[in-house]
Amino acid sequence: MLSKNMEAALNEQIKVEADSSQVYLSMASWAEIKGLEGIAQFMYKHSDEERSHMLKLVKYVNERGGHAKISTLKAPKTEFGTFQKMFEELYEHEIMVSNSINELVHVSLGEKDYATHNFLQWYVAEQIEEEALARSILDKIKLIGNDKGGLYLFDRDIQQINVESAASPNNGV
Ligand code: OFO
Repeated sequence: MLSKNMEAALNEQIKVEADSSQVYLSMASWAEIKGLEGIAQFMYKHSDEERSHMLKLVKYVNERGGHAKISTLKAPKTEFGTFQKMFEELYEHEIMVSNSINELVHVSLGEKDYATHNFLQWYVAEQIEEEALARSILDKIKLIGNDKGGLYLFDRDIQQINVESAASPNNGV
């Protein structure tokens, strides 16, 4: 059975994951109207993954005798300026999510809730991958700068990242 404190903290994370899904959906839509299909598909997929992170938490909270509460969502921004700025935001967003997962791990230890501590290890590992992927994408974008040809090739390459991550469950975004 979850303590009230643990349940409240997990419910906060449900909101963080749902908001993340919205942020990436908005990035997908923006990339799509700018004609960058590869980046758009990458962001749509990322948005779906955040929703699955949210659902995993909902099921866990309910399974452990708590009540997963579904709340309102923040409206994400709809304009991102440049692709570099958009990927910088993605990277910073993932760092914020990692901090929030770390905080949850901290609460689970304080509550001596080792089942939740164990459950959260999946998120800890996922955040390492997500931060690393976001950083490597950002490094590539910085190299490309304002070069249109480079961006075209990058848009094609990022589709490859989608294909590879779809093929390997441990390589997800
Ligand atoms: Fe990208 O973060 Fe979920 O956990």
